[in-house]
Amino acid sequence: MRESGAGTLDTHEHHAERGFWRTYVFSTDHKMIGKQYLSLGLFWAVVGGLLAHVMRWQLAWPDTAVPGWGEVGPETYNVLVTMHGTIMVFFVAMPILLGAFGNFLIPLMIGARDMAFPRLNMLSVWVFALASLVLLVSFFVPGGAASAGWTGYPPLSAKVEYTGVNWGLNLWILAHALEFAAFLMGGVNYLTTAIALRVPGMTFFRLPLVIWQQLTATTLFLLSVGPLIAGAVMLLLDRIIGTHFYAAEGGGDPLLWQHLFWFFGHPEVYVILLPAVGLVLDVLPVFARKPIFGYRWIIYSTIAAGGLSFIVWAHHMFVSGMDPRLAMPFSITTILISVPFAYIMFAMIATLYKGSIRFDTPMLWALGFIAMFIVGGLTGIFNGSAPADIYISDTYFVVAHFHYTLFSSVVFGGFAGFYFWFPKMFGRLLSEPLGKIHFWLTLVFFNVTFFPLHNIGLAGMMRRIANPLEYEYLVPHQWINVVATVGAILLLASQIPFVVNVVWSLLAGKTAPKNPWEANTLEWTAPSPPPPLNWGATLPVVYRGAYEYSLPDMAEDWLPQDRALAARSR
Ligand SMILES: [Cu+2]
Repeated sequence: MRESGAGTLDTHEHHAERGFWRTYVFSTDHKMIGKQYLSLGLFWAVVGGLLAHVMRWQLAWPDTAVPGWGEVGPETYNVLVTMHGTIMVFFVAMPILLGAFGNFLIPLMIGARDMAFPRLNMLSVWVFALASLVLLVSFFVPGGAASAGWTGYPPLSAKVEYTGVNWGLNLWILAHALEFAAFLMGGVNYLTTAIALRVPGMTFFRLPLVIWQQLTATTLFLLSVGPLIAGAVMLLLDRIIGTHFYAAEGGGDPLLWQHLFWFFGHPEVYVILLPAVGLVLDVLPVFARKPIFGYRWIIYSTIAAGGLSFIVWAHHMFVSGMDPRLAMPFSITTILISVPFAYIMFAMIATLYKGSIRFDTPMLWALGFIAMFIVGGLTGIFNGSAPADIYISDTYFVVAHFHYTLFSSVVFGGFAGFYFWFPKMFGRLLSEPLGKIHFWLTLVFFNVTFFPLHNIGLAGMMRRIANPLEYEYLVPHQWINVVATVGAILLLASQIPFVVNVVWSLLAGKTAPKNPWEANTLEWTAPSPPPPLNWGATLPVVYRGAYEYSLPDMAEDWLPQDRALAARSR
């Protein structure tokens, strides 16, 4: 006999007696924990986004004070770069794509009543909240927030003489340690739940692809974060008790940090990217009205990309002064890793081929992801090949590449998932016209903001400079900075329809039916929103995979699982 996640089945007594605190704050329900991760992630998205806008204003009009902020000197600019990068990767992308979608979807899509370890799950989100608090406090300590770059390279990050006794930097390291602990707890839960709590009939090769992507991402995180934690402890020791792990004058090696950071850093990119790819992979077949193309090979490609991600890290270090003979093998593995991703992109496009496509809002975001991610993927090939990278390294070309991959994942992939699963999460429908306006404005102004950064990068603008006008050769290109900044301001304004849509829907939106999109995966057999323990005493039975259906089936018989929602009371 298998034990369900939450163990007990007296579901009715359970939620009737839960008060405010047990329901919204100290909840062990995976759906509420997902929503808590979502709320914290959205809070940080606002903070990280505003920091980016201060930077962009400074870059476009360096001689005027930034409205609402004031003068930005080089020191402040370094704080902005560091905190924007850190916040967006670790406090926005991870909590939303892994924390929110992973928690909400894994039990519902595999037919479990909750996570395997619900209390550990609650601890995970609370440790993340503590990490958030530490990071927030770090803005207000003497010396200000961390300013050593989001990659925290020594010697700048290691030497107290350069930064003063910078408590902001110490707290920055502490906040990350806590954030890693939170996601380690979450990761153990995700893997255990998916291995042990799948409902009868839900074999591994029947799992929806978003689950495969979540599990691969989690595995990458679990395997790569250890060396970084060790590296961060050594960094703290250098800062606090004066060891010399990284300081060259004491016999240390500043490059050691770069190796440890990027051994984690490249898999970390996939920790963000893969869940987004998963969201898109599950949205596409529903709105193309046909099964996903090449299901198993998508899984094999994902695992291959995950494995390769551990042997590409030094492509971030071609100009670092490492042994130049290392450049060739790392160029080769980097170009190689584009093969599995190219397969996944082709499978996405092949899924659309001859489909009866419905252009609902989630589908628009999914298509937007494909188009924008391909731009980021292609520029990645330039960066990954050493001869080209030596020319463009540390320029805005890299910044443009990075934002085409990660902005497309977090924003386009994230919104595809958000608009798709919102009715299941909150039991309300969103407005389609507002969703479409939100998509088109975001698509246009995303490109106005980030595409020109390729050009100014090729013109020689390096990242982390606070005032481009101090460089004579950049003055004729300054108009590009102005275009990008105007784009960024309009990109921010483009999010207004989204806020209006969510608030309007939560207050007065139409009640969502069980399966508003006529989708075929298990979560759509549960009520919208699902009650605690999801299906209660009866669990659905699965007799075929999420994508094993043919077109006529889809017209008449949307939810084969529904019929088989037999009384399998346990
Ligand atoms: Cu990389």
